[in-house]
Parts: sequence; C-alpha cells; structure tokens
Amino acid sequence: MTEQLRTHVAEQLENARARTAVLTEAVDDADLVRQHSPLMSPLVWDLAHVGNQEELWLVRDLGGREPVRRDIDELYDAFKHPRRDRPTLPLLNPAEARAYVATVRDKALDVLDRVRLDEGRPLVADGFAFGMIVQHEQQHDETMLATHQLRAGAPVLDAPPPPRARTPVAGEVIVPGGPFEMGTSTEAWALDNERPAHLVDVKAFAIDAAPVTNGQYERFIADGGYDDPRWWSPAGWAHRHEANLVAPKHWVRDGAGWAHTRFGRTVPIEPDAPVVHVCFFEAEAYAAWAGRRLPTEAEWEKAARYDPATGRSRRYPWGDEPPGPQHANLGQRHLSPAPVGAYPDGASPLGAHQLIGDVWEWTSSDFRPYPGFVAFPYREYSEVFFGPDYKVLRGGSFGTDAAACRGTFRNWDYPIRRQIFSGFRCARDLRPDELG
Ligand code: AVJ
Ligand code: FE
Repeated sequence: MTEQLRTHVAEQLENARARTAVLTEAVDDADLVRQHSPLMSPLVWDLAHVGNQEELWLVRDLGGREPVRRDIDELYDAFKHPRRDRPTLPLLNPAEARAYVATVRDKALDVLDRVRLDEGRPLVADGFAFGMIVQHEQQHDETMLATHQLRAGAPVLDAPPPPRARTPVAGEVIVPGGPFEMGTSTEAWALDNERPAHLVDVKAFAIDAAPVTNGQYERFIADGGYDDPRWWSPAGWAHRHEANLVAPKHWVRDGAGWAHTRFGRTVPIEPDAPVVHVCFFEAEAYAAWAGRRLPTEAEWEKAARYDPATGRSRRYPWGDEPPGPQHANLGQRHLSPAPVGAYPDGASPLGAHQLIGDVWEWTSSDFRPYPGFVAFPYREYSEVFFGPDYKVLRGGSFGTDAAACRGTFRNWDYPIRRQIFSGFRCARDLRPDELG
C-alpha cells in the first residue's frame, strides 16, 4: 500500500472515531444504554457493533489475527436481533464497549501498518476493506444522530448554523435525453451496489433545481393534502391513516402554524430550508398534489452527474474533487439542512443545487442490483435487501459524512421510514412542445 493511501486511511478511520466519540460522549451512561425509540438501537449497541465489524473485517479477515472477543459476535450481528430487542441483550456496558472499540482500533491500525498490497487480494486493493469500515462507522454515526433526534431531554449536541442562501434558486432544470453512465467501476471505495458502471438511456425530463422546502410543504398541508386520497397511493393512504400522519415527523403545532423539534430544542420552521423527516409515501403524495412525480433513481443520478459539455458522468455534481465545506452540507458540521441557495459552488452543470448533502432524497425506484452486480464482500451488505420492499434514497444529508456519500452512493429504506434525514425533490416528464 502506498504511504499516501495508508495516511489517508488512518485519517479517515480517525475522523469516523472522532464523530462516534462526540455522539457517544454527549450523553451519560444511563442514556447510552436506554432505548430512545423502538426504531433504534441503544447508542451503546451501535458503538460496540462498529467495533465488532471492524474486528471481523480488518483484524480477523484482512489481518488474519486472533479474535479479540469472538463471544460477542452474535450480540452485535444486526441480522440476529431486531433493533427493538437489543436493549434486553447482555450487551457490553459503556466502559466495556469503549475499551473494546479502542482495542480493536489499535489492532486495525497495526494491520494497516503491516498489510501488503501486492498480494492482490480484492479486499486489500485500494484499501477497500478499510474504506468499507470507515463508511460503516460513518453510517452508524448518522444512525446515532437520528437516535439523538428521537431522544427526549435537554439538548446535548451543538453546531454552528448552516450558511445562509447566497443565490436565488427556483424552478426546475431540463435534463436532456440519451444514454449516460450510471454507477461506477473505478471509484475505489464504492460499495458493491454502486457497481458496475453501465449505460442507461433516460428520456429528457425536468427536475427541481432544489429540494422541496418547508414552506412549499406547508402549503400542501394547508391545502388539506393529508386528507385527500387523490394524492396518495393505496399503500400510502393506508399508512397515512394507520400511523395518523398529519405533518413531517418532529413537526409540532405552533398556534396556527408549525414549529419543529431538533435535537432537544423547539425551533420555528425555516420556510426556505429543505423539508426533512418525511417518508416515501408523503413525498409521493406531495409530488402528486404538485402535479409532478418523484424522479427515478437513474434520473436523479443523471441530474447529479451528467456533464452535457463532455457527455461524461462526474463523481459529484460540481466535478471530481471530494466534497469541501463550500460544496455541500455534510458531515454533521451543521445540525440542520441549509436553506436553498446556500451552496452555489455545489451545483451541477445543468444548475441543480444541493443534490449532495442537506437531506436524503427519496426516488421512485425500488432497490435493485445493477446489471452485472456481484455481491462483495458479503451478501448481507446489499444483496439481501434487493427487491420491492425498499426504496432508494440519494445524495446524503447533513448527517452523512463525505466518506459515505458520492454521486453514485445508494441508500435504501422502507417507504414508511421518516426518522432518517429524508426529504425529496420533484420531477416531471416533458410536454411534447418542450421536447425540442
Ligand atoms: C445503507 C444505511 C441502509 O444502516 O441499514 C450499516 C448501512 N449496513 N450497517 C443501514 C449499514 C450495515 C445501512 N444503510
Ligand atoms: Fe452496521
């Protein structure tokens, strides 16, 4: 492994651990072992699970070392115990969990120091296994942030507010028809479900220049959108009643209007910021009410990556450089979505803004393998989730780290989920007179 790559891996591992530390040290031990919602694990489970995956992949598999704690593998296997049951397991206590992840990290860094690249194992190439573990920890850091959002009690997390709008952004952009390259075969740390690169022919379409805002979404509510079955799919309408949906999760009545709770504080709705904590069914209903639809996953990716000047697909909307603070609201730098227009430097060539960061964006697509998909390194990362049960979300949120977010990155969840940092933007087919 080149020294540069080793240094990069070590930094990325350290970034993830620093974020994990913030999220798990902000609360006391009682809070760490408590279940804040049946949808989520106790934070102390996430902590030790992150260490256990690092042990399995870096220490044992890649490093060939003796197990640190083989006896706890079963406790931290996400497939063995549903989240709601995790608080009743004989979990490591907070001190044990901290000691465990520190021991594993020492060993993983030792493996990093000694691993040889030239043995040609795919797990080692470009530091893939390390990248996978970095992304895994960062994904759990986002999950832990969602747990914090569900937690009752005084605020414990703090961050500077996101930047203000710097440019007006409204309306939609037209994305030309024709094939584009979707997915990747070259992105070193891309996960199996993002591979391989393949051509997809997408008809010309229009997509919003920005995610749907709180102000826009409030008009849907005020217009009786939650009480009109015309806008909802049958499954969505059934769920709307069963779960008694009346507004995005975490919105609370404030006189005639709405406020929302955020990490223990009640704050006014910001009309120009992307709406967050809506499920797929709410996104779909809003789009129908607006006379539009959700983009397909391929449309979203074309809007985000296609450069009409060269015909190439970029790594990110703004180009190939990794996300900087000027490009996108990522990495828990700010603890809310930024208003539309806050990231002109992150716009796509066609003028779509904030595709990366702020809120995950629901697409209309089921989570399916790309043609030529090969599960790597294990079926349980993506393959077992393929099918009609999960919808794809794209682009990352303010809670997602840059390491776990790119133009090709695919997230998925059940269409009823809204404890995640999920929003959306709308799209539509072009009218014949617009087809040129
Ligand atoms: C890709 C976010 C759907 O959290 O279930 C974490 C990531 N996989 N541990 C999830 C993941 C295993 C996954 N998502
Ligand atoms: Fe996990």
